[in-house]
Amino acid sequence: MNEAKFIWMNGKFKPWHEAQTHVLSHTLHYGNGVIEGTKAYKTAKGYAIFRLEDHTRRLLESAKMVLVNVPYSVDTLNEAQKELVRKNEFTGDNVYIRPFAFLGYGVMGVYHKEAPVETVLAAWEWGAYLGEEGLQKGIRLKIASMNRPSNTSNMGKAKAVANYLNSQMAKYEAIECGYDEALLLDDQGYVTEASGACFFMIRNGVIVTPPADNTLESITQKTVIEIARNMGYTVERRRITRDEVYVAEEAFLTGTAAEITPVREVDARIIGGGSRGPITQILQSTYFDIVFGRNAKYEHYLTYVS
Ligand code: PPE
Repeated sequence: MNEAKFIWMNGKFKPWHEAQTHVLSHTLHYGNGVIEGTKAYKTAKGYAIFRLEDHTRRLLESAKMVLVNVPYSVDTLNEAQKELVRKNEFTGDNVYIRPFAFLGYGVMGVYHKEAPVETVLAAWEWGAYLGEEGLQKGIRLKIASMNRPSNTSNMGKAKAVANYLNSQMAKYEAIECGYDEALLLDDQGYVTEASGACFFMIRNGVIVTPPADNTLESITQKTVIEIARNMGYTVERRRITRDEVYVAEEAFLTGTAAEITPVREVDARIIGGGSRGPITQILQSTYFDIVFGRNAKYEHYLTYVS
């Protein structure tokens, strides 16, 4: 991985290699922790963090859902993230920020109330999530053999690390089978999300994306819906079945890391022309203009670090 200089841990900046935890940390054994994924882009006015407030709020909401008591306010964490980007003196086009909270050392056994909560903000330069070529030409998606867990036994709206076991199994399977990413269905067969991104498709000129019934309330998905509607496209949030995906005119994934990544194939069905579709391309370039500070209309989503 691309190392950086400093990591913020429990209120203090530590050199990258000194931000450590004990092997008997609770989360390593029982998997309860929460993460965020936030991104800063190098604009003409220096780095700007995209939708910082929304990401930090979601971190604290995820933590509340899974009973992890983070002792910092949104404002404190926002300021610390700005300082983190400044202090690391990054030079790249964009910087990925990973705020997280986990249960540290001192208690064993499932009951976690007394386990200490460790709060961390890390940042590093991370290249295109699904490859540069994926952004240009599109990726190949496989529908996973496992479902996304239902609301009766899981909290999909929490960006909980435990939810990524399901994601990991699906992603590994997809790559073993020669695909780039996995798409997960729910227990009724409706599309939920990819292992680390949201799904959109275009059918009959309409942009369609599923509701967050049992999935993360994605910030990029909301952004893309807003952009598309402002551009005059019809956007529907409704359930999608597998067969519809196979005959979509275009498809793409969205996420903080995935940005807008076109999908060119799903389970051996070529989507549209087998490359980045025209609507996908327009949305993608608009999204990049926004995050890089080249679109005044969406300036309110940017937090400049200096
Ligand atoms: N669903 C899942 C399961 C998910 O992990 C992400 C983001 C999204 C949807 C999109 O959410 P948002 O970023 O708010 O639009 N995945 C993060 C982590 C990816 C990783 O591999 O790590 C991310 O994009 O930062």
